[in-house]
Amino acid sequence: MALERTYAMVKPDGVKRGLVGEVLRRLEHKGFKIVGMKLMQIPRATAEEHYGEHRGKPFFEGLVSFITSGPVVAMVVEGENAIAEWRKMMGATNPKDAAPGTLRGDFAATIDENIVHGSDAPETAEREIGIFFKPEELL
Ligand code: YYY
Ligand code: MG
Repeated sequence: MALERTYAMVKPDGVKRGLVGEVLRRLEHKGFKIVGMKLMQIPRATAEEHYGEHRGKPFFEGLVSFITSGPVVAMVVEGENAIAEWRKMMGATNPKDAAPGTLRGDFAATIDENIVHGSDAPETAEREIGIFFKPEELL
């Protein structure tokens, strides 16, 4: 077991649909600690950096437009195996494959609007946390 930090985000569709409380409820009930949190509208350049690994893919433009289309809730979440555990709680990227009981399985219908984001590896978590938070913003 390892105490980890991960970058978690409620995407614009989740905020618009009033699912911020539901996401926070699940994270808190699981025992994770919120060590950073802010409501923000992501600038285009930041979105392109965050999703840099997907640059050039057919869905990249749509993804950047979507993630900058409205406010998101950006969070840093801390806990045992937080990176993999949060990915489990989110469910598969395509909600059609996401199991019931996961956020995407319970609340999302299509891959382009799948409610939440979570880092996929320790290096990714460190990179993404650094994009969205200054060290002094983590409490
Ligand atoms: O990490 P995760 O969000 O589960 O999936 P990624 O493969 O990193 O893709 C990021 C994001 O891009 C995904 O949440 C939805 C969107 N996307 C898409 O719209 N269409 C695809 N075929 C693949 C991904
Ligand atoms: Mg990803």
